[in-house]
Amino acid sequence: MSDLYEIINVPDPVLKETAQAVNKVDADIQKQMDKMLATMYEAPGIGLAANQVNLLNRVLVMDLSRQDEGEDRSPICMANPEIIRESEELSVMEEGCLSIPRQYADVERPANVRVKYLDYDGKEAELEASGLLSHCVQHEIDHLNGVLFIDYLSSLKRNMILRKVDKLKKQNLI
Ligand code: GNR
Ligand code: NI
Repeated sequence: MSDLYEIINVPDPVLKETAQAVNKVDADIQKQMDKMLATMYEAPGIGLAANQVNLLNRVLVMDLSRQDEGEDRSPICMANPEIIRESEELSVMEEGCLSIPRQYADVERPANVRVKYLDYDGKEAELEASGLLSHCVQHEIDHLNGVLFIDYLSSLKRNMILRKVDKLKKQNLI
């Protein structure tokens, strides 16, 4: 059925690029969203941004439902997402990234954000996010701006992670 995208890993320069706004959510963008969701479910991950599949438009998908616990899928698709409010309160959570396989680190971000975006049907929508969803949507919007979670770490920790990924690649473990 729907074939999948290949997920790009560090240090590919596409992960450092800024994605461009979409004009509207047309059938092609919907197809891209469907295929990104399929790619994310297969990975598996809880979010995926266009840069990670070598596309440079401002599209992201997420699904935080627990399918391993029998929950139904609850996909969220966004085009042109914008953070319109963020809390002063901060939250620290361990993050990972499909483009930085098997590496995890604590990241501090605004605890709560409000995001405005175009949904799958091209309608303006807003999402109020806290907890893991808040970290995830901020992580995905960062991708669209060429920012990775390791960019928030010290250069020592960042380089350690990049070397570990390089080593895994050389051992064909990625
Ligand atoms: O699967 C993912 N898990 C995750 C955990 C904490 C914070 C963010 C994320 S997103 C990540 C998938 C991914 O790389 N999205 O870009
Ligand atoms: Ni990521």
